[in-house]
Parts: sequence; structure tokens; C-alpha cells
Amino acid sequence: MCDAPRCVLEARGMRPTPEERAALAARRARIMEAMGGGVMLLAAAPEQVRTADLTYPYRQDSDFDHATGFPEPGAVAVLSPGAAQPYVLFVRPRDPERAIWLGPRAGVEGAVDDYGADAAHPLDDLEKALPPLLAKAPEVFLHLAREDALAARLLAIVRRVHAGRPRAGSGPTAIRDAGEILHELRLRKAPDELGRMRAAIGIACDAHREAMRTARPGMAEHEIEALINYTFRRRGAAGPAYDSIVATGANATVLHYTANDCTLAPDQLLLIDAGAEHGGYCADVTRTFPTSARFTPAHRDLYQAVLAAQLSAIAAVRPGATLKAIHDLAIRVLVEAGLTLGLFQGDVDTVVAQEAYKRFYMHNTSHWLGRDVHDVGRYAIDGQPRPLEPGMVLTVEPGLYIPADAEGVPEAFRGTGIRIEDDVLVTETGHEVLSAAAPKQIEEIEQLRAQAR
Ligand SMILES: [Mn+2]
Repeated sequence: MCDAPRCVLEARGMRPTPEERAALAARRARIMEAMGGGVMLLAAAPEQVRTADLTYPYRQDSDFDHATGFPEPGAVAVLSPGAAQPYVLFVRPRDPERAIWLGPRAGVEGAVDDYGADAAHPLDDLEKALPPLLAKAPEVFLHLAREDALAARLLAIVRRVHAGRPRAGSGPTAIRDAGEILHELRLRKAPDELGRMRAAIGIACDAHREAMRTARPGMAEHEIEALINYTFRRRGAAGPAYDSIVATGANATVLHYTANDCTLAPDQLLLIDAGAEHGGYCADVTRTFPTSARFTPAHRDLYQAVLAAQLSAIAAVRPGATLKAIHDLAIRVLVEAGLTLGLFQGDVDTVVAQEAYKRFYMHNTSHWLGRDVHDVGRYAIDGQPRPLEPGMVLTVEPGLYIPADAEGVPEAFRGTGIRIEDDVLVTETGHEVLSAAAPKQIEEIEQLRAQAR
């Protein structure tokens, strides 16, 4: 444990700046405008026990953080458009005894002074102070997916207020999913959000460059993982946004390989899927490069096939395009190259129609990216792929995974996994690759690899 005064300073450092407070207030105004009426109840994420009385590092609920910026567990936000006090927070009160061990809480005072709540109450007063705030609401927005104790407590209060409706003459008659409002807003990133995403992705690109400069045969995958996670923390990121994948050779054909306990051999490929989380936003970047200074001819051919698919798919990102069209394009280019290399037999249309490519490329090309690595927001509307809009951020990440025991393919291709993943912003006129600082052209990669000695 570090010395207490330092911890206290760091905890206080988490308070939002005036600019951040203004951005949060503007965001809440947009949420309340989209609600139209009713009351939204948002709960902080529960703490998760790791062992005995120790918890995992706390990570705030993405929706709660989006609306409040409030970093502590044991908190509830109440948004009531049109009310005299539209933004009310319930929080854990200050506790001088506990502050000695864990640093100070914002408390009821800080919830108002530092986080902009119109009013705040201790969390223990929830059953007493929340019902009056719900008494006039025809509908309540809640998280339908949450099942923890605080979510159950909120639902119980809504039920109690509803039960009093016959005598009160008002009160909620409907529960709606808060995500219906919040996730559509989160899908389109505002400028302040994009600033945070650029920071997270910039740090991730640094870590990938660092790995390309450093990895060499004889090192263990976990040494590269340590270097990546060190780079994240050194640059001030919260840490990895997900368990970093550092997979050499056939390990890279396991899509979610995270054991990272093998040793790098010469003339293999190393796949690294690693992204930092910074300011509540995630990067998600994958690069694949040779363990030796240069690609073998076979690995170069496979890599070029994936790169061609990725570049074509990225070029198609623009307002109005769909993730399905982008995925279909990536598949087509990959299959064309794969036919030349002997990975597939027949013609492009047949391989695509029969989905024979799924033997070596079995996942989707894109997902949304934001506060969650696999971010919220609908992919389809009424069963149709939704058109992209400016401000959306997606990954483009085709790959080829050829198992060590794959039959009917050239020997030199076996036991190889390649994925190239970039984070792409949809702009008014097309797109911007936010992770362009991580090299992916063969010449750039080999230049960096030449420094790894
Ligand atoms: Mn991804």
C-alpha cells in the first residue's frame, strides 16, 4: 500500500474539470431531451470480489459514467426532464475513518459541488427519498439487463410506487430500457468523446510500435504482454481494455488466446491484439508481424491477402455504408487472394456462396467501439443492416487462421494466424483511421523489426 497522503491526492484528482462538467451537463441535456418525459434511474457498477475482502480494480458502469462522470460504486443517478431538480445523485457519504484506508469519497457535498447534481442524498436514504421523485412519472427507464443488488433495489422501489398508484392517482405504469436512449446516443461520438478515444488509441499504437521494436526469438509471449501493459500504464491509461492477446505461431489460430506463456521461435508470425482503456474509452488494435526480422515468403503472401481485404474494407467506410457490405467486401477480397494461394478451390462466387472461407475466416469484420470494447448500439434496424453515420466508430479486422493440422493447403501456411485491426471513425465525407500510427505495411514493419536486436 502506498502512503495515505498520496492516495488522497490521487483520489481528489479524479474530480471533473470545469470543461468536463460542462460536457457532462450537455450530455445529460441530450439524454433528457431524448427521454421526452419519465424518469431514468442509473446505477453505478457493483464492486466485484476477487479474494476474501479484496475486490477487482473498480470499473464504473459505462452508461452510468456516460451520464454522470461519477467514479464511485454505491451510487444512483435520477434524471427527470422538466423537474425542478432534474439531476439527483444518491451516493455513499463521506467517512473519515474509511478515508484513511481507501481515500476520500465525494460524498453528498461533492456530488453537488464537483459533479453538478441539483441535489444529492446518502444512498441509505434511497427507499425514503426516491419514491417522491417517481410519484409523477408515467414511465421509468431502467437497465433491463442489470441483475445485481442495487438494480434489484431500484426495481423494488419502482414496484412499491406503482403499488401506490390507485390511491395516489399517478405513478409509473411502464418500465422501459434505459439503453434504448443511452446506447443510441453513445453510438455517435461527440467531439469530447473522440478526444478521449484518440488518446486511448494513440497509446495503443505506441505499445504496438514498442512491441515491433522489441520482440525477438527466445522471448516469451508474456514478456511482450508485459511491455505492452507497461506502455499503457506509463502513458497514463487505466490499463488494457481487454486481456492482451500475444500469440505466436499456431497460438494465433485460437481467436481468444490469452495464456501468453509460449516462447517465440524464429520465422513465425506474432499476432498482438491489444488496446488501452483511457478516460473511460477503449482502443482495439491488432497487428501481426514476423518474429524474425523479415516475413518468410509464405507469411508475406498470407499477410498481403489479409491486408488487401482490410484496406478494401476500410476504403468502403463512409456514411450510408453498412457493416454487412464492409464484411462482404472483406470476404470477397480475401477469397480472391486465397484462391490464388491455394487456400480455396473453385471460383469466388462459389466459395462465398458456400461460405467455404469460414474454415479460415470465421468471425465478423467489424464491431462498434467506444466505452465498451464491443460497444453498445444496434447493428440492425427492423432486420436491416443500419447505415453508418458520421461520429460512429467501428473496427475493421479481417483475418486468416490456418490450423497446424489443416489439410489441403500448402505446408508453409499451416499453424498461422493473421489479423489486422484498425479503429475507424465515420466522418462526413468518408472515414478516418484512428489507429494509423501502428504500422501495417510490410516495409514499415520490417523497418521496425530491423531495430529489434
Ligand atoms: Mn476487435
